[in-house]
Amino acid sequence: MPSYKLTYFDIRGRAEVSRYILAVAGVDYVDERFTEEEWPKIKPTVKNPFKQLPCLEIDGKVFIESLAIENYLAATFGLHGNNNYEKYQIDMVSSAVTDLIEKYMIAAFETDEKRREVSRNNYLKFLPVWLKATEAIFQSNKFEYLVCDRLTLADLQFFCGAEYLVDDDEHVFDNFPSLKVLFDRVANVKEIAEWRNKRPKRDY
Ligand SMILES: N[C@@H](CCC(=O)N[C@@H](CS)C(=O)NCC(=O)O)C(=O)O
Repeated sequence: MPSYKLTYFDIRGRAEVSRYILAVAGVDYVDERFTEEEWPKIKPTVKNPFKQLPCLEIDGKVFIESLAIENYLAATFGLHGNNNYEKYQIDMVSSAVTDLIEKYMIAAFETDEKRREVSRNNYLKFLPVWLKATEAIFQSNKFEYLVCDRLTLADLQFFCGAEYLVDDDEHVFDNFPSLKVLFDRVANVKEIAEWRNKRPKRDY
């Protein structure tokens, strides 16, 4: 088994989907985490040429860009779909989750009260559209999981994003019960449940 080291900040953020994939695949890896205070010193030394995180090393080979890393890991550990169409759907779900969570984070980290309100409204306007669209994808596929008959990267993307939504509003799925079923189904995957239990508890 190659050696894996995933380097990121001490949060879920852009590394958590990769951590979920590694958990589901049963891969032992170094979960290297830096604090914000340590970052200015570390930044010039990181192996990512863009000087950002996350950064994954596999036997010393450097992988960067969170979505590309997730795709690489999903392909390596059989979490892509069964065909090109399912792979397209996984990519589509990943992009849509990224869009939503970016809006959520912009609002969450805005320090100016007025701008925060504008950003928060922008997020709240998109949220029901996103929920409806995601539910429609799930229902039209008629599988137990989002895009096919087994857990894929799409479910992990959905779940990882949805964790923020549920933290923010425990009633977020009240009008979207099938998404609640999907959320709970992913939460109950043994390796996911184990990782959530043992991982450092972080807000983001
Ligand atoms: N497109 C990149 C964005 C990476 C990124 O923005 N990383 C942030 C943390 S989430 C970072 O390294 N910030 C510190 C810095 O840029 O100095 C990815 O998805 O990996």
